[in-house]
Amino acid sequence: MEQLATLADLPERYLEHLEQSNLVPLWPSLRNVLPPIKPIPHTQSLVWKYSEIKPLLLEAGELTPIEKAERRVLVLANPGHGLENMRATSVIYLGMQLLLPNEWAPAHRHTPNAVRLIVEGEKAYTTVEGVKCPMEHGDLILTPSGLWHEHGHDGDQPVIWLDVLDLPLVYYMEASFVEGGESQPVKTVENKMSYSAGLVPVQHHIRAEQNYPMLRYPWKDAKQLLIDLSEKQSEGPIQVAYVNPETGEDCQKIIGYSVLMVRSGETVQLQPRSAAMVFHVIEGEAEIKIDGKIFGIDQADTACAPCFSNIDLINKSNRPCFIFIADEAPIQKKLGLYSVRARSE
Ligand code: GTQ
Repeated sequence: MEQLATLADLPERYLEHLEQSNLVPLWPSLRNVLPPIKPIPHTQSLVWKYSEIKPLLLEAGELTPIEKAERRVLVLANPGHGLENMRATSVIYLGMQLLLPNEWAPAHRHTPNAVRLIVEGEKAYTTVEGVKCPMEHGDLILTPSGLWHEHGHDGDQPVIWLDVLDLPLVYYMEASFVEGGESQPVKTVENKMSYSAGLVPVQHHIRAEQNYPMLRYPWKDAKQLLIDLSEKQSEGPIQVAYVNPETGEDCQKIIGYSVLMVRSGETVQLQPRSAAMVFHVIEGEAEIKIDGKIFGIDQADTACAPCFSNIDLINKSNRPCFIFIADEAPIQKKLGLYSVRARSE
């Protein structure tokens, strides 16, 4: 491709006139906004070690009372986007949230979608539109756009979870805002619907849009399914997606969620794809190799990888490793931007 002229090739006087008229020449920036062959991501590959996060989060628990924080969260920020912008990728926000015994994070609702993946601790709960969802290690709890949610804690040890939100995208779209409120009355109906019979209510199935029939995905069920699949399927990656059981579609509209099981001794190679990805270890340990860079990931560690990277997940340990994955595929598919390529090594 032709090397294009730069700003330095234009006279000062001309550039000043452009600026006064709120005009910008395209050609000095054309190759930045339309780079050849593939995007130039701001997202850097990196790992956040839980062993570094946890003591700092517990210290936040001493430094800042919950009433002064509303949500006591340390954000996992990617330096490639500027730490102050609080992004893991251009679409994905990650935060580690701490709730101490008897604390309460009051009800609010906002336009970004959120999920919680429980990292440690017992007897906390998130109430979503009145439905009380217990938080146990590895559970996924949805708080979709516009639904009231609050967090409470009846246990006697700290509870920590990973928040995943589509905040960077929604904020960029100037669509991000919150409403606060009182505590929600808890509905007597708990989120107990099983769906394991393979049956869904017909009415919901027909007009399912906007409906979030399942708010809590218990880890014990997901893990059992992965183990059952791994016994049936001797080769190839074992991965399950969190879906809306009434439609079979992704459980949220912007970010996709799944869990990958990497067997003892196994290496899973992922195809480069247009969507950036986040990895969080629910159980076990592994290595993640992103475009040749190797990081060790232990339980509760979190990694992120930019678009179109070559990713290997390598389990050298003697037990399976279960890795929670968040990716940008649902929004990219809706916009017609999603693609998968052959490995480039
Ligand atoms: O728990 O509702 O990490 O509103 C960021 C924004 C958590 C929450 C975050 C939020 C929440």
